[in-house]
Amino acid sequence: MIYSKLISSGSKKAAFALLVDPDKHTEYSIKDIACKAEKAGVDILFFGGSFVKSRIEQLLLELKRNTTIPVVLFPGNAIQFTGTADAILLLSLISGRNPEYLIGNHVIVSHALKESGMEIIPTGYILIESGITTAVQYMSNTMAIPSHKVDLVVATALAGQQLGLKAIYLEAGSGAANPIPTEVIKEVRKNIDLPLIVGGGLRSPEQVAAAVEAGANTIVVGNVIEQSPELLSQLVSATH
Ligand code: 1GP
Repeated sequence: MIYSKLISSGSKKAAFALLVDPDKHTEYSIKDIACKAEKAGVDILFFGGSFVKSRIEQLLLELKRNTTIPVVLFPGNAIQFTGTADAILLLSLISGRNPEYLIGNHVIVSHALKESGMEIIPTGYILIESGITTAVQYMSNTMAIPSHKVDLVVATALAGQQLGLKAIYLEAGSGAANPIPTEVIKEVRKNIDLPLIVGGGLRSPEQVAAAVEAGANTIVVGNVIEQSPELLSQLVSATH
């Protein structure tokens, strides 16, 4: 089960997920990133984004052909669904109050998802304000929770657990100016038992190590690797 990979085992402190944004890749470059991810010891590949214009199917097949790392769909909406990934983060945007991202897209995709037989990881997706308006805020038409309102973040995560969701994702948004504050991660960790995924705006081994120390089980990094692929091994090591 890929779900179990969200909580790292053995000597690894946390799992490292590399976010692969299909719009940033060609069929050639996606092979290269697969190879780099293998070499660096990446645990999981997240595939998707809040806005994607590429032909996902072809790129996903190419990615899977070139790696044994599990590929998990991280879809911004129902249009991005494809049955060929290993699992899906079935995101419920519980920080927002837009029904399309709480249940609407899920209804649209439900039969295709069932037929695919893919592993489903129901995930409470919590957007936290991070210094700039991110694509996910704009596309989902929801407000992020202010980062200093720690009690609201904790209550939202707790409600997600009580609703039966299986993981919580604290998201600052891709390319966020500031990552999730460590105090927020610590407080959520204290209050929930679910795997805690943390991402958005993480750029340095120090930031990654601090998020792990605060209680993140899975670290997600995307943007900085597109700009500086040589950082990948250091970020993976800081996570592990
Ligand atoms: C975005 O959390 C991920 O959904 C990763 O964010 O691209 O800023 O690393 P970055």
